[in-house]
Amino acid sequence: MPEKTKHELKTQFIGKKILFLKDTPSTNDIAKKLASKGAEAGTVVVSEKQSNGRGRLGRRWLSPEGGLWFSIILKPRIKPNEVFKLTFLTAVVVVRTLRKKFKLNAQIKWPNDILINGKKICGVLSEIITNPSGLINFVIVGIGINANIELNSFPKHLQFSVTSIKSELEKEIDCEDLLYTLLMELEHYYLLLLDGGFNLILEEWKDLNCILDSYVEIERLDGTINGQAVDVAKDGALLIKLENGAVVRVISGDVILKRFDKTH
Ligand code: BT5
Repeated sequence: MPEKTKHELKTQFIGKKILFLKDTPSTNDIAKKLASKGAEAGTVVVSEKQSNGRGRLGRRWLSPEGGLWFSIILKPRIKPNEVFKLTFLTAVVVVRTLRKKFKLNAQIKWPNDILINGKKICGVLSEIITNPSGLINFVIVGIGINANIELNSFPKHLQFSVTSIKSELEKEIDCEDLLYTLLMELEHYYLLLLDGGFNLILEEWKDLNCILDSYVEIERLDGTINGQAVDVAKDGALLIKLENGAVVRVISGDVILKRFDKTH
């Protein structure tokens, strides 16, 4: 993506500074370094590809050329246990944008996946930098969208569980235009969050998700849980109703959808 752009970015602070890179290990890592050197909140790092893109729990995020891989430095006054709110609002923004711009049937899968017809098209990785007293200095929100990627460039084991905008639309899209639309929407929702609007964002998140009411299996570090996803609490926990009727709270894990009970 070029330094000078034909698109206009109408934001107050997100994307006022954008660092466009050709190739980097991980935009989240560059953003962290910039933040610790005093970069302003709202600074964005974009790379055409990443050699060491990261997912949660040290997993790899494949980032070949053609994708939209970027990170935003934010400095919200929230507690570390509220960072999920940024992941949720980002997921809402990505889904709304994919629906509105491309008419794609995008949905959110708790906690941080965006899917199209069950296939992952985007992942969000929010990471924090805290100060010595444990308070948040910065949050780095990393967003990876499979934009103009051919599915056969993914390894075989992923080819049936991932998708890209190009493969869904059967044409290439303008990544820069998508980036700018996302930055504008992200700023709008971020300001709403700072203004105490998380409940509204959570309601929208629930409307856009594909988990609630469905039967799921959750893989956690300490074992597997099966049950019906009945709600998401205000602290981001997924509430699972077990067969015996008990409801358990899940705060991290990977969800496998077993049976859809929700028609969208
Ligand atoms: C995520 O992790 O979904 C978060 C991904 C965040 C990536 C962005 S790109 C910009 C910024 N810089 C970074 O280094 N990261 C962020 P998780 O839920 O842990 O999902 C990881 C799993 O998704 C992997 O184990 C694979 O199974 C799968 N996967 C890997 N690459 C993928 C891709 N490009 N598209 C779809 N699925 C992928």
